[in-house]
Amino acid sequence: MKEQIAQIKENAINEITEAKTLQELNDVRVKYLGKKGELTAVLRGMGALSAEERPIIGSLVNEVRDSLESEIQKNESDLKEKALNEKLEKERIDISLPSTKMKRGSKHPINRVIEEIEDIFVSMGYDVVDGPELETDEYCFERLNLPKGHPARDMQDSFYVDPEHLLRTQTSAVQARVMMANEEKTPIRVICPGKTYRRDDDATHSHQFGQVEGLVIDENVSLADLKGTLEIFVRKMLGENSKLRFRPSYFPFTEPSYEVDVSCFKCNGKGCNLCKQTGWIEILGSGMVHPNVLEMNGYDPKKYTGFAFGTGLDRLAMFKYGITDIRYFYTNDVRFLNQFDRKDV
Ligand code: FA5
Ligand code: MG
Repeated sequence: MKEQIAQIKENAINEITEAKTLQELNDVRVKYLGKKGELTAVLRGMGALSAEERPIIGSLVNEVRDSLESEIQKNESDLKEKALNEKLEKERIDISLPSTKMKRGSKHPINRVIEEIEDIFVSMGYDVVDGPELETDEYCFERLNLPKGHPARDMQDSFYVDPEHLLRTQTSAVQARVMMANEEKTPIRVICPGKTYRRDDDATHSHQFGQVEGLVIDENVSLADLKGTLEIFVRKMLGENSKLRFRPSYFPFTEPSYEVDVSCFKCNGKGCNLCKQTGWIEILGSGMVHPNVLEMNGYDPKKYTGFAFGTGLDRLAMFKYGITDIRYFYTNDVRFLNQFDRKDV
C-alpha cells in the first residue's frame, strides 16, 4: 500500500511539474485529489485495512495530499505570473505613438467682434441689451419717426411676415423699446448687438447680417459727445491711427445725421482697391436723436437730448480680418472657421 501511495505521489508530482497551463494543472488536481481522484480512492479503501495499519496509512495519505497541494499551489502561482506576463506583452501600448488629433471648436469671427465691441462700451459704462428679431412695424419704423408710407422706408427692403410684423431691418428698433422701458429715467447708455435682415444679396450685403446699436440719452448730451465716443470706439477697434470723417447724411430718427467713414486701414488713406481709391470706408450711421423720437417714446425733448449710432458687424469683421466676401460668415465652412482658432487674431 505504501508503495502504491509513493507511486501516486511520484506520478502526481511529475504531472504537476509538466502542466503547462492552469487548465492542465486543474486536470491533474482532479485526477489525484478530486472526489474520484486516485489518492481519494486510497482513503476510501482504508476500511479494508487492519486497525494498526489504518492510522499509519491515513497519515501518509494526508502527508502526500498536503505536499501535492503545496506543489500545485506553487506551480499555479508560477503559471498565473506567466499568463499575466504574456497578456501584458500581447497588449503592450506604445505610448510614443502620436495620438488622434482632437477637433476643437473656434469662436466665430462675428462673435469675436461682438465681444470686443461689448468690452469697449462696457468699459465706458454702457449696458448691453437685447431685442426681438421678429419685430413689430411699430418699433422698427413708426416709433422711429417713420410712419407708414414714409418714403425713407424704401431705404431698407424688408421681410414682412404679416402687415404688422417683420424681421427687423435695423437694431434701431431697440431704441424705442429701451426708451419706453425706462420711462424718462436717465441716463440711458446702452448698446445692442444682434441680427438684422434685409432683402439684399451680394459680396458685401447679406440677407442676414449683424448690427450694433448705441443709444445715449441724458441732459446736455451733445454732438461733441457723439464724436468723442465714436473716436474712442474706432481707435480701440481698428487701431490708434484710424481717422474719422463725419459726412452729413439722412436718417429719419436722427437730426442732424452723419455717416461715419474711417480712414482705410489697408492703404492708410492713400487709396486702394479696398476703399475704391477714396481712402475712406463707411462703417456706421449716427446722429442726434430726433426730438420727435424722444417725444414719441416718453422723453421730453426740451429737457433731454441724446445720440445714437448703428454699425454693421459684418463690415467691421471683414475689415479686421481682411475677408472679401460677407457670405463666408454664413456658410459654415470649417476651413474658413478654423482660421480663427487662435487667440491672437
Ligand atoms: C441703419 O441701419 C441705421 N439704423 C443706422 C443708424 C443708427 C443711424 C442709429 C442713426 C442712428 P444703414 O442702413 O446705413 O443704417 O445700415 C448700417 C450699417 O449696416 C451699414 O453701414 C452696413 O455696414 C450694415 N448693413 C446694411 N445692410 C447690410 C447688408 N445687407 N449686409 C451687411 N451689412 C449691412
Ligand atoms: Mg448706410
